[in-house]
Amino acid sequence: MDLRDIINMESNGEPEIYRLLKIGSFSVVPENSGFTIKQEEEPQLKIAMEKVAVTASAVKELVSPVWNRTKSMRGLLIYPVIFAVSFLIFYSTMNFPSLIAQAQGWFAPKQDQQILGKDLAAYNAWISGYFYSVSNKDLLAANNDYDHDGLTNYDEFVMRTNPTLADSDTDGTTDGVELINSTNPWGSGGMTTAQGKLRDKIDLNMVSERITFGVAANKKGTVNTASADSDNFDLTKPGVLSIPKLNIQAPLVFSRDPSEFDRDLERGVIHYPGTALPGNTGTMYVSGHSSDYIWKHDKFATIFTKINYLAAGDDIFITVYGKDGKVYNYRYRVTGQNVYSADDQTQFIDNTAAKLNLSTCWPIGTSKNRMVVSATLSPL
Ligand SMILES: [Ca+2]
Ligand SMILES: [Ca+2]
Repeated sequence: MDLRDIINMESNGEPEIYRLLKIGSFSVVPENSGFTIKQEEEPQLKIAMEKVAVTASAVKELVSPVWNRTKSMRGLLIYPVIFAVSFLIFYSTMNFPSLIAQAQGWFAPKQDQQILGKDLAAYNAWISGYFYSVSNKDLLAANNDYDHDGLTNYDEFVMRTNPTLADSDTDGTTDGVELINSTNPWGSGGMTTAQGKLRDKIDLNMVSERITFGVAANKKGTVNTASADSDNFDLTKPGVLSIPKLNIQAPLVFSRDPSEFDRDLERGVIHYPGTALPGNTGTMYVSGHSSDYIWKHDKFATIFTKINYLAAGDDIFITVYGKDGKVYNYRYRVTGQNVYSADDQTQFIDNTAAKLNLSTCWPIGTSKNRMVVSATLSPL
């Protein structure tokens, strides 16, 4: 076998010489040998390498935006976090009173819970809208009449009137008087049907009491020339009011605040805080129920129903217990009677003498006006 035979031999369809002369990519055949060596594996590898390169770059192209996006997403994530934290800080600082009101709702006094019941949360949210930053929670109490219009904060909540403004619609008539007179507290004219239904939930007798108290309170400083005796009165103990002609004998409770009127009126008749004390110069103002809600069953719900039967010359006796252990007795004689509206100041105006005005809502079963029986101090 000579070289020519070897060259012409075929292996797998290829000349054998190709196989013999190839070791990897290295060729032993001199470039000028005249043999043409078929290059096979190198191009394949090159192609394969190119493919890998292409694939890698494709993968890189494919992956890198996702990766970059992930990186930038992580960067973006900080903004909602910053927002949430800022919002919390803002909410807790700027809306602090509301938070306090809500918290107070959880620890609300029993009285508020009793008054408000299921309205507690709604009431706290509502009142905190008016009292933006108040540290004295008594102002927010359901039975407080902050603006002295005769309506408690809760009454105002029911009617949605302004608890910080006595006259919500600034028409010259206070909210309490508007309710008693059935006029619209939020505008002109009469009360709407819806307002009327809301008003039915409110104790108008008490509204009337508080209005009268507000008027009495305006007279403060012009009444009360204190006697030596009245310094010894123990006003924490109820005294006694007796009207022999009407067969009335009732505890005389020295009310300390309009918010306590309701409770005090269940115990007897009430002396208005700030008005003259028994025996003193000025007008002493004593109020009792002429009627009350039928479900209340107060012992004293109708105590003053018949005071209009008193006539000039009839006796009224007052007993007060002293801190010094003494009992102080006073006698007043009826001079006459008159009907006033709850906010009429003239029922308190006489400070020239030691006077007693007995008052009750009038006509019976309404709170529109006051029947006032006047008496003056007389020797025993
Ligand atoms: Ca009020
Ligand atoms: Ca008004």
